[in-house]
Amino acid sequence: MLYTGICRSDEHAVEGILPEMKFPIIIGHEGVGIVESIGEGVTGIKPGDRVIPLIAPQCGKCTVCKDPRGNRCLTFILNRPKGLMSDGTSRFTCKGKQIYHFLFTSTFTEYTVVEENAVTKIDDGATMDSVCLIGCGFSTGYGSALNTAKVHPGSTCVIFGLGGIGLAVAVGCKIAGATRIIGVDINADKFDKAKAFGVSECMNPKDSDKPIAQVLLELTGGGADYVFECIGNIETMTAALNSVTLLMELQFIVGVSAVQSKLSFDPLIMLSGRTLKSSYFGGWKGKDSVPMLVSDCMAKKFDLEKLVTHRLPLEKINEGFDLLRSGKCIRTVLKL
Ligand code: CND
Ligand code: ZN
Ligand code: ZN
Repeated sequence: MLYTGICRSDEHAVEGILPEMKFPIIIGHEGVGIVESIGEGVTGIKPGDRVIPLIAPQCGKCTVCKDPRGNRCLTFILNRPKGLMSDGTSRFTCKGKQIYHFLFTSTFTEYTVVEENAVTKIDDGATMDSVCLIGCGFSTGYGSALNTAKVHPGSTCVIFGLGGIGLAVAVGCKIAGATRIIGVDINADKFDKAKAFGVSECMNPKDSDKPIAQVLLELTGGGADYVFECIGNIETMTAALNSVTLLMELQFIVGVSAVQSKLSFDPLIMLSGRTLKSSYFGGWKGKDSVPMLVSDCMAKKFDLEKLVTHRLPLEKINEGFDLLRSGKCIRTVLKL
């Protein structure tokens, strides 16, 4: 591994709120590296290739892989022991004790082991210390706007949560031609950065006595066209659902909430024709899309560098987590 970003999902893993996780585990899932060696029968990559491990692996053969709509390859998620390779083994040990894998990737380490279908070769010329963000945060947010929501020109978008994922949503909304992008965050320190990403107005729910959904309905004259929840909080998911226009529109859940939490709402609000959708890795199929996203980055269609606020060596990983918890960073990139 060369570099890895720290994503809020890694913090969720540390908190133990993700489903079916087993410890001890090597977390981290937003990385880039160089192939050191390959196993028997591997033909798609070779030693020396620059690669991004995939949280959305692609077997190419299952019904989801063959359908242009989905990106959660069944081979990797069905009938498979959590945290292990497909043969049921782990490739990590520490002092003789088995260590589990995370999200098919495990990037907080100098060396990882991934399956051929959970890694993809990228252009050698990419800037390694920021392209790692294509492994999760950037692609997740950007794809949520472009693939899942299919934001249309002239629309009004609301983004709850102005972290790495939320700002990548803003990049997607802007490219799709949204004219109004409203950012919502309880940390006002995020607002300047958000404006640099095309967010036109920022709001702090703490600044108003009214519920945020009501504030947004008033501000948008009846609701936004698209609302993205990029926090992982049940309350903001419900608020987001109540902030979309009654016409026909959509709300997207990008944030990861704690296992066993339940989202509840009055089904009557769906009678307006509202749609509730979710997005995993921005809807991108890993092997097909990641090399293309890297090329788009090299062609300066978007700037990953702007999302990186801090850089640290692996030994200072806990400082990176402190920066995330205290809301002081957008993305910290670790050098491995
Ligand atoms: P990050 O912590 O960088 O950003 C979250 C932002 O939300 C911060 O700016 C907070 O200040 C803000 N916030 C927190 N609580 C509230 C609140 N109640 N009201 C308003 N704002 C609030 O996190 P991130 O951008 O790395 O990740 C965001 C979520 O996306 C998180 O749940 C993560 O697990 C999830 C995610 C999803 C996917 C996917 O494929 N769907 C992939 N990776 C991460
Ligand atoms: Zn598949
Ligand atoms: Zn992530």
